[in-house]
Amino acid sequence: MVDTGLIEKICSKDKLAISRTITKIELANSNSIEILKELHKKTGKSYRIGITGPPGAGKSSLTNQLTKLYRKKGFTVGIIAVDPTSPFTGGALLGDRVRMSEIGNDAGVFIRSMATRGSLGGLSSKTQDAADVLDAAGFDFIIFETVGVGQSELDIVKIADTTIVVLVPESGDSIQAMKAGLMEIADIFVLNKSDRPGADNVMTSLKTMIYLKDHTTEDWLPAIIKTIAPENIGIDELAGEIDKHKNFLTANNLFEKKRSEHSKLRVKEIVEELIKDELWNTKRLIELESEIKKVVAGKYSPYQIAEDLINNYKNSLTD
Ligand SMILES: Nc1nc2c(ncn2[C@@H]2O[C@H](COP(=O)(O)OP(=O)(O)OP(=O)(O)O)[C@@H](O)[C@H]2O)c(=O)[nH]1
Ligand SMILES: [Mg+2]
Repeated sequence: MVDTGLIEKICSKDKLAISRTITKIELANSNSIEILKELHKKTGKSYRIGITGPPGAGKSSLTNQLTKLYRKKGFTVGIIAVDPTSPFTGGALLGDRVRMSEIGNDAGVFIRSMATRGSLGGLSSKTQDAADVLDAAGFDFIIFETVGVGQSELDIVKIADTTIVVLVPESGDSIQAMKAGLMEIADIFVLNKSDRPGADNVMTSLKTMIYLKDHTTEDWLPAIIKTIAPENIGIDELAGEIDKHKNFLTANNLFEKKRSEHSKLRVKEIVEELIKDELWNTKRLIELESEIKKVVAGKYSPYQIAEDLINNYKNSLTD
């Protein structure tokens, strides 16, 4: 049974209730699934923005400024920092390098960090659950901040409606190398720290790359926005571009399509997680333990044992 009082509190943006629910999700508390089912009925209104890029590129600074701008326009904002590299202490805001306290104390802003690194299902599953809580709570925008290292940044596209890739003038040398990864996922590029030398060169290489990429006149071509986050330069343009992308998705029926794709991936992930949990019960783990010696000794192939385990699982379903 789900506590209706809790649902009501979440929907009235009670920060403690939201925070506790996200903790339940992180701990995979059995009750969290029931809460999520209940909350899902109230979701679908938030616009989800992903901000990714190399460590220290200014993602938190941009999130901070963008949030202030949205607040000024009367919108509410939920922020999820996924695997932050900056040090965190309980309740601390997006790293002490950035003064987020102004927005953190605002009733219309909720900030939360989540550690998903190394967890099964990676970034998307639990982050999406947390985003659903914020969506049900009625935040107009949800911003995900993820550090772009390796493959993990690419997962952001599975959860965001608009993906922003933040680069800095020093990224110039690595732009060619990033081609396959970040290039593909960016709806908008932000060239932050454009007060530093080299910004124009990076701008030129990015532009060239965007236009050289196969595209038709109907495709969305990522814009490049120059920003200096601490000075609030370029933030209006960035918000304008996010809006433009949002309108582009809606006008071309891509918004629904994107959300369906995301939901499909999500259901698949959940199914895989649930099956994994059921499959690897204590009994089968013990069986694996006892059979594994035969594999090491060369008597059994790993495939053989895998098949045995799966047959055992299938039989258990019809029991
Ligand atoms: N010169 C200059 N410094 C900036 C700019 N934007 C951010 N910084 C500084 O760069 C540092 C890192 O900024 P953050 O916003 O914490 O960067 P981040 O990408 O969130 O960092 P991680 O979360 O640790 O990956 C801070 O000291 C900022 O003050 C900029 O436009 N110009
Ligand atoms: Mg940060």
